[in-house]
Amino acid sequence: MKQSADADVCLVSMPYASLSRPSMALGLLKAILEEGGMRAAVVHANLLFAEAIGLRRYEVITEGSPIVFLSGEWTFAGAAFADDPRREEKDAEYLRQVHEASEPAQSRSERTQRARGRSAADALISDLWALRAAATQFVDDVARRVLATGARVVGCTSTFEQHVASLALLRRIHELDPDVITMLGGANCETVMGGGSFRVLCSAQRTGKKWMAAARGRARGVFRVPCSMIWTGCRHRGSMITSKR
Ligand code: B12
Repeated sequence: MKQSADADVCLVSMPYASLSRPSMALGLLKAILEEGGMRAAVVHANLLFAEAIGLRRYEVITEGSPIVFLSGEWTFAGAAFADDPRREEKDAEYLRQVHEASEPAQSRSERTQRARGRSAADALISDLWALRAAATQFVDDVARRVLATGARVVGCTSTFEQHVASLALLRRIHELDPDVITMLGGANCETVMGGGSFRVLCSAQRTGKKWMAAARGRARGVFRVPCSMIWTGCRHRGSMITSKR
């Protein structure tokens, strides 16, 4: 699908958002922007990723692996934190733990049961690697697609396992066009996670002179205020925006 280059703001829902529940947040934010006279594009990148890697693999994350594994976050960690010198070591440890936790705790009877358990754990690891391999190229593709909308402000919504994919996208957008203002909002920006995400994004944006926000709270407060400040020419080096619920 071709994007027309006439948006002021582009809003993105990254993997692994539910494929069957469109983002309420982005629908609301788009309407609020349009009410304020700004043009907004929405990119449902979760659907694009499912299309690229296949429904089965997408559902390995959203349905097939225990939420405590946070496997979806791991699959985008290479794209988001490629510069981590301990990446390999951390990956090996993470996969060791996932493998161990995916094997049946006690094979009840025979070897066949155990062999089946092992192959399920192996299959999960192999799917995780395939998703990890697809993630970096995908982030680059989405970043270019988002920039093709012409938007000067890009905001990701992040709830559940959308966080690392969103950080990866915002970092890539910043690398491709440092003048674009990046924002991150949603339930994952509540309390300490908001502060942590803000610091991660700030450390990735070294050139200054742009707005970058981890936003939480009521939509009008968290979104209209920064957008209208941007529109009136006010630039900041980085701000964490909050508004009372
Ligand atoms: C409805 C709901 C569900 C539904 C539907 C979920 C779905 N996939 O859509 C059901 C019942 C299925 C569900 C299940 C679960 N849920 Co639930 N759920 C909610 C609930 C009550 C409302 C979510 C919602 O749609 N809100 C409305 C939208 C508009 O709000 P919003 O996304 O926060 O966006 C606003 C702001 O954050 C901001 N914003 C958002 N994005 C952006 C982006 C930018 C750039 C900016 C500037 C601002 C901004 O503006 C928006 C408008 O104010 C919240 C609690 C809550 N009150 O928020 C929990 C909540 C989202 N759920 C939660 C959890 C933990 C779960 C489960 C994991 C529970 C479980 N153990 O099974 C499952 C996971 C299901 C899944 N993987 O999809 C947590 C998520 C924590 C997190 N950090 O992600 C929440 C926050 C509850 C909590 N406080 O613990 N849930």
